[in-house]
Amino acid sequence: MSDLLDPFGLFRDAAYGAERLGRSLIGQERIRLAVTGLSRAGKTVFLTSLLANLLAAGRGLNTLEALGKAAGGRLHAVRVAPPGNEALPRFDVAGHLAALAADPPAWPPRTEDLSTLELVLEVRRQTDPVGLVSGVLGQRTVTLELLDYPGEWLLDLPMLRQDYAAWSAETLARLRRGPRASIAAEFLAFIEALPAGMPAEESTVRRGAALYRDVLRACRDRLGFRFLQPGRLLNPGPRGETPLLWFFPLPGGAAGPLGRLLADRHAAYIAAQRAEFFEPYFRRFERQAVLVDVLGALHAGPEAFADTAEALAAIADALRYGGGWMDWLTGVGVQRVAFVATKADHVPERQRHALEALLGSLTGGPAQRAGAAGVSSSVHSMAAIRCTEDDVATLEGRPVAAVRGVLLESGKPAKVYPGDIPLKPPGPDYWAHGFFEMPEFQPPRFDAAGGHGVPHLGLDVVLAALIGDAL
Ligand SMILES: Nc1nc2c(ncn2[C@@H]2O[C@H](COP(=O)(O)OP(=O)(O)O)[C@@H](O)[C@H]2O)c(=O)[nH]1
Ligand SMILES: [Mg+2]
Repeated sequence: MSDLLDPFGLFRDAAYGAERLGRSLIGQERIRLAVTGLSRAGKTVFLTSLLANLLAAGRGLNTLEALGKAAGGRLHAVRVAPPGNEALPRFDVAGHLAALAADPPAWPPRTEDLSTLELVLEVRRQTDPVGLVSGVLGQRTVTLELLDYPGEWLLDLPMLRQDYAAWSAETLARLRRGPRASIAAEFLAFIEALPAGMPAEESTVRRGAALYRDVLRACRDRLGFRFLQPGRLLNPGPRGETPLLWFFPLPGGAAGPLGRLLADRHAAYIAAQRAEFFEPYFRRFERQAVLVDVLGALHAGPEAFADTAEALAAIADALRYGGGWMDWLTGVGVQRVAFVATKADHVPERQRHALEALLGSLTGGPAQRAGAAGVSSSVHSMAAIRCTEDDVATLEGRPVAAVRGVLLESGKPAKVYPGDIPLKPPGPDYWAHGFFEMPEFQPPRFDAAGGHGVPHLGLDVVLAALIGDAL
């Protein structure tokens, strides 16, 4: 139902409420949590820590304090569901925990593709005033379905609302700006030299597509840029390389035979992303954790930071519009989003608040965040696996807050003074003396058998915001 017919989302909410109540009465609820973020944002580490800590919480350990509180102490057992008939790879919990338990401890290996896993949570029923429900069914089983998907694909969300001409114009304007322009010079010269009414020759299309892909790759690898569309061109996923990906922006949009061919492919790509990704995965997961390596972006410098900021604003905007995919009959659609600045153990406590404020200003203020679509969102800073302790270092004779951890490269302990985190996107002053250290730390020792959970900073608060209401 459109917002026009149901301006307050009443029907939608009523239907969703009825469906949830139905499921909750039979004691078989299902919640779906998708974890996304651009590559290296910390998705695998987040899910590994979430699993280790939830399993430990199920054994009665207080490893996720805020979530335990949100659940009212009713969570009493957690187990990994056996494989069903999923068409997606399973998230490799055992493998990732084994990496952390190795000597010396290592980070889980890089992953690119989609993966899923289901956890079964046993929750004691809340005593209801009438005592009826709890009398009949003392226990609820909540299945928590988890999905890890590349955030690069989220960058296609804004494309769903654009036609080929609008996408071309916006993409070309971005390519002509700043340091992208020199990287894109060959591609830009190629498309500008194409005569109007250019026939749709396959060789031209392949050449343009190859040049365009090179531009995106170089922007990512040499400049640390993130706002690169289409997302699947750099991260093709399980289907690999298909002709669907062979399109690129043209100044004239869909004019002429070549323009029409590219516009067709652009439309087919969007239709495919909608059918193969947004509908089955994205839209079906009503809770989304969007992980952002804000510290990494600050470390990468002003242009890369500005680009990350632009990508994030587009994603936040599209997620707010998430209600556009909300089906009023089934209650399916994104409802809760948590934006999370990861790796917060790289900075001492006071800076972690600054980090959260900075992410807040990148994703829009609180008023904007309570989007018209009714998507509720929150902002956090978090370390899924805490590798450091807060400490004090000396800088030019003065004490400054720092962190202490073991460096991954040397295996030696070190004190790191990370520099100041700005509360909002910084101006030229900041970058002028913007020194910002960001070494890779060694994860803490973890005993794979013991199941004491994994040390973290604020993972419990993130989880309470995302799934606390459902426990
Ligand atoms: N210190 C610290 N480093 C982290 C944390 N989370 C991720 N990292 C680092 O970021 C890297 C990439 O994380 P990963 O989860 O593989 O990213 P993904 O590509 O989004 O799945 C890891 O190998 C770690 O070096 C954290 O909580 N603390
Ligand atoms: Mg990963």
